[in-house]
Amino acid sequence: MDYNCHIEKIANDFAIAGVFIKGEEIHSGHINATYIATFETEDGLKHRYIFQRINEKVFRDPLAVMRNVEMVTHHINLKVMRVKRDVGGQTLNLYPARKGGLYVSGAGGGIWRCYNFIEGCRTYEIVENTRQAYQAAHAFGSFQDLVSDIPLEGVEETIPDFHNTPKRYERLMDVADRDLCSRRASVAVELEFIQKRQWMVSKLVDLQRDGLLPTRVTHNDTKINNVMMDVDTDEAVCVIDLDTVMPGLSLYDFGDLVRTAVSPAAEDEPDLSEVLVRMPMFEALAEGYIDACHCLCDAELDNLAFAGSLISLETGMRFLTDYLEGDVYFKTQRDGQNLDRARTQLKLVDQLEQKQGEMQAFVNRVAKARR
Ligand code: ADP
Ligand code: GN1
Ligand code: MG
Repeated sequence: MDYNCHIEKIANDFAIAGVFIKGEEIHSGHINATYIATFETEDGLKHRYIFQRINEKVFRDPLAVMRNVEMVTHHINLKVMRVKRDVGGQTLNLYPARKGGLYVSGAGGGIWRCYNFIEGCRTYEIVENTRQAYQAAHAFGSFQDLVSDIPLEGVEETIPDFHNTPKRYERLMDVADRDLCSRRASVAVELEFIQKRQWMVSKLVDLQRDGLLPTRVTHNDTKINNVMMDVDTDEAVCVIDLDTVMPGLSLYDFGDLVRTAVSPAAEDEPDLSEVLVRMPMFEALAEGYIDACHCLCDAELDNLAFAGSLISLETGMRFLTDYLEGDVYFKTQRDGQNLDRARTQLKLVDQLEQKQGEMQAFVNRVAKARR
């Protein structure tokens, strides 16, 4: 949905100094409607802000999302400034609404919020060098460390069973059986590839159920474009997209970094020969995450390489489910995009499987050296 005509009105409902100059949409995320708005203050200076409408089809309880985001941003700000005494970096902050509270209800319904714009930074869809990979993983590892003392009961489950891979599998098979959009015949190869890997889907949740993997407060959406990097130095400055922060497994967070950083191909690349695993990128991710996240236990370290394959499989299943359902969850810009996305993910699973031994051997060496 295009909210361009509403953005001035929404922006003016927040307690922001100055006069609204312009608003423009950002297209990089798959879920929310995100806009940059520029305001000019009396001294002639221009200031930018992010306005976001929470996608309530995805987040059935947008106010629970706001409570989580408010709590997590508050926690991080307090720790970054008072505990780490680091005032150099930037953190995400919510701006208050003029009527009070930290959100505004839009004219056509919908919950809007306003964040500070992280200036001097950009996000990447594809990682260009190992410094970016190391920095991104370090930022998410550091995030994990920063939120590690939030009690699990302190965050709400904003999407139930978000990384419950067995449930994602069951749902895909169910949607394929019902085949409401008559698309199943075109994805027989993909379904067979997934069915052959059914053994993988419950591996981590079983370890979690048996108490061998700790449930932590995790980010749950650590794709590479959810961290802002300094445009000049490629330093990771701020982790964003906190809507899915909830109890989870750190392995899914590390895995999603692998999924989105090791390949030089776009997530929706139609030419599957472009989907590859760049080992130096994996190595930089493992070093960055282990260097920053000090709470990882042995069972977590032992599964870091597997986690990349698992979440690529899970994400492939999710894109395929959405394709079979008629593209109702992820934003798309063209026909067949979710199918292309699903195919890149499954190709990545295949590529990661071939390198898993090498990847885990590297993790083991790094973990041993850091002990
Ligand atoms: P989605 O849930 O749709 O992925 P995100 O919160 O990730 O939404 O935001 C989408 C994009 O908007 C990000 O990839 C980033 O480029 C940009 N963005 C989001 N928040 C900020 C911010 N505070 N400062 C600058 N850019 C931002
Ligand atoms: C979505 O919101 P965004 O674009 O950062 C999705 C992730 C998927 C990702 C695939 C809430 O992330 O779970 O891994 O797309 N977010 C949600 O690119 O479903
Ligand atoms: Mg995002």
